[in-house]
Amino acid sequence: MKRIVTVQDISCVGRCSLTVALPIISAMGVETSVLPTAVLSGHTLFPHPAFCDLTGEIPAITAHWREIGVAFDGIYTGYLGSLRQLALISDFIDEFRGDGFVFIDPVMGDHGRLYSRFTDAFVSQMKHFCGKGDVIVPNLTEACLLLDVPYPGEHYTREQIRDLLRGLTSLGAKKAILTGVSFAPDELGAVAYDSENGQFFSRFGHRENGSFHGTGDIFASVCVGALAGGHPLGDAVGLAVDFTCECIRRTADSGRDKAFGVNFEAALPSLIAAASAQNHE
Ligand code: PXL
Repeated sequence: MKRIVTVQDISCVGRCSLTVALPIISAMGVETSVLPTAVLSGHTLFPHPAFCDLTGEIPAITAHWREIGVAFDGIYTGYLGSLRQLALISDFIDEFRGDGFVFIDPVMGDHGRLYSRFTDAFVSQMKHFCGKGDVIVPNLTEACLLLDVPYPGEHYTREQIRDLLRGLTSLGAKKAILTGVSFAPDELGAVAYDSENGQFFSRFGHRENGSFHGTGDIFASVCVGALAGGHPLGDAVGLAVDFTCECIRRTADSGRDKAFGVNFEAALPSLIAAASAQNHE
């Protein structure tokens, strides 16, 4: 069984980051270790969450891992809480990447705006950090921040998306996946680019009205589970778009409070079936 480590926060309420990565990647048959970056009472779209920064704990955790000789087949980073944390996790990647893959979700913002707590200095350091990745998975907002180009809103062409993806791989990672892409009002999906062979992949599903929090983390977690399980990039993106859209549809149908994230739990059996139907291991 493959073992990955995911580096992101615990948001105690409001499904996102570790509370979705851990169940999803585990359900896909991949041992999932965690390096928590912070504990928040809830994600930062709730007003005034309590925030406990765990940056100071990271050196002791990694020292212990060094002592016991733990190794990972993949490293998946998500929400990182501070500039110092970016530097520490960058060193962590250098030390622990081995022959494994490095998957970076440069979590910083959405809908054209930075999340609270993030600064321009964090954005510029994240550009360098992305160079450590084999795969990076920004949404459109994060891609524009990383490339210093204006956020295009809802209207853009296929060629603009391809240019963004080429630009993203020029930051250093050979593969990039852009999430939250839509070329028609009733569709939503992702486009991926592999700069090693010049191939693009895209997958779209049905778009529900409104915005659904935590779906970037759901998407990224499925990609990580699929890549660790030996699926090629295009299959990983297909599984991730289909699953994310199913979670969104279930949540929209239920009419429940979207602040608490999407209903991924009920969709897990279909993910397990889809992932094992195409299992490459
Ligand atoms: O879903 C990304 C995310 C992760 N962690 C925290 C967040 C957010 C987005 O707002 O606030 C704490």
